[in-house]
Amino acid sequence: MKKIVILSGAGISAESGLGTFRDEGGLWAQHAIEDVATPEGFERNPTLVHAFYNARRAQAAKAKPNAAHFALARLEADFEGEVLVITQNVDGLHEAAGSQNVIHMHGELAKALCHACAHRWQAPLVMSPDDPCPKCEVPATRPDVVWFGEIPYAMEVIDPALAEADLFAAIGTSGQVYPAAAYGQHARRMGAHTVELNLETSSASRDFAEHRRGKASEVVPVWVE
Ligand code: BJW
Repeated sequence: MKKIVILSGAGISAESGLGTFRDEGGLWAQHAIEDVATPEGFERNPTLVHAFYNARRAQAAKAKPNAAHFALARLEADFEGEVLVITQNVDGLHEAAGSQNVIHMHGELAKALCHACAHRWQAPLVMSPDDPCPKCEVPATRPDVVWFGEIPYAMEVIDPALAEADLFAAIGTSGQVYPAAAYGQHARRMGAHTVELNLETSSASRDFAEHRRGKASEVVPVWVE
């Protein structure tokens, strides 16, 4: 076995105290998706959108990686081939645990993006729509995250990685958001062994050959051993 590709979702960070989106009482039960996670919502009310992400940035800054993040970092350090973590999460908990080969396909809370000139920089803890871009000075600052209707990052790296994977594992993701929701199916068709690690059955469960049910902090370390 040469290449392991992991897809992580909000469930892996749940036990670090960061809320998931679609579980009971999750972020989408408290906020309307079209208001806070679409380019149109940001255009209508950038102050509201910044407030949503400022609160999550503050929470993520305090969060610590859990046993699942650490197990994946250990896997990367010990495995003789390549381990690639594709995360849908905007927190930095994989890197905080020591993972180095990480793709943030839905962006990062720690970064800001200028929607006038596409410059990226380290986000301050609190951002506002009036913040000028450090490069072009236009007040067009947004969180560097991928909203519905936008194209996720690093597609040109992810697609070949799925095709080359010998083992593909999805951890703590509901399989409801595309294109990530189809990665299990893609990887399986291209010959990978596929494993889903989740608290419960997801919308993509049928695409996986093997299932491990339970909390990420418990099932991921056991699976990695
Ligand atoms: C645990 C646990 C524990 C809990 N241990 N497990 C119709 C068909 C197909 C597609 C579309 C369609 N209509 C529209 C689309 C496209 C759309 C889409 O998918 N919509 C669906 C709703 C249908 N997708 C897009 O617009 C994407 N772009 C796109 O498709 O571009 C076109 C294109 C693609 C590729 C090439 C070329 C063109 C963009 C999607 C952007 C998503 N953005 C968000 C916000 C990011 C910023 C932020 O964080 O605020 O990303 S939405 C949100 O959902 C966030 C997440 O990354 C994403 C996925 O959520 P996730 O991680 O799965 O979390 P949950 O809460 O859903 O699930 C948690 C899971 O954990 C559950 O299963 C629990 O059981 C489990 N769990 N505790 C283990 N302790």
